[in-house]
Amino acid sequence: MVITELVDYIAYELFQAEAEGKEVDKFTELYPELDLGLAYEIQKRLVELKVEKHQTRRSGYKLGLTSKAKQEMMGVHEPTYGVLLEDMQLMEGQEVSIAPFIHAKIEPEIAFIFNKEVSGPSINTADILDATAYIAPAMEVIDSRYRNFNFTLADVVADNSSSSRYIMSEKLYRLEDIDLRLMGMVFKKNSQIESTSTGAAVMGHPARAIAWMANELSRSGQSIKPGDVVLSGALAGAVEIHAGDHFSVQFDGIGSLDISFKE
Ligand code: 0L1
Ligand code: MG
Repeated sequence: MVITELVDYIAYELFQAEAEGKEVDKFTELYPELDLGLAYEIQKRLVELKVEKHQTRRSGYKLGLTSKAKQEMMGVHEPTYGVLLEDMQLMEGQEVSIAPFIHAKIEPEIAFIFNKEVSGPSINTADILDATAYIAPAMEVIDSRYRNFNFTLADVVADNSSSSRYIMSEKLYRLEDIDLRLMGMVFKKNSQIESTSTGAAVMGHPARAIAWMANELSRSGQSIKPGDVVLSGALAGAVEIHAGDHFSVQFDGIGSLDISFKE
């Protein structure tokens, strides 16, 4: 198969897997030529398909695999990014049906909302903080289209870094005087503590993870735009979602956020 056909084929298979709620096997076994460069091309094609078929548009980006624990688990040394779309956003107070998901999990995150363009390739943590209008407590629902969440780095990048849905607090907070590295977090499932962490779990500083992404985006002529939401990466491990579950995340200084799931 020529490369452009392979990009279109894998993007379409991943689009259909999500639309039909069915798992697929990872593609790197059948197509060893699927490297990281090609994977981001497939991700771009997949996002184009979603924009066209769902009549939606880009709302921002997400970082994936930002914690050392997850990177070690996969034997990789770098994070990934994916694209957020408007129809992925869940609203506070909404009870969310798990019916469309394959085997979804949820993880606590910090959302950044930008009011300036951020264009690599030499962006650092300070540039990200300078361009950030607000931060907010957030949670990401991830849902791999691969059987048993079994994939390589290239597979997961092609699958838009397992993105599915996201929710962020409607109350937004200014960054002034908040040290994100030391900001404490408590993540609960059904009122029981599931994990605790601080912002430093995300590559030392969540804004450092976003700086990495801004520099990577510039390789394909992309940038963070004013108004974009960026999920900076999970502060703790993802937890399986079942009907009837309630999750909450509480942060020191920026409040909390809740979400419930039903059949
Ligand atoms: O947002 C994330 O960290 C998920 C990235 C992909 C890895 C996974 O699906 O666990
Ligand atoms: Mg995430």
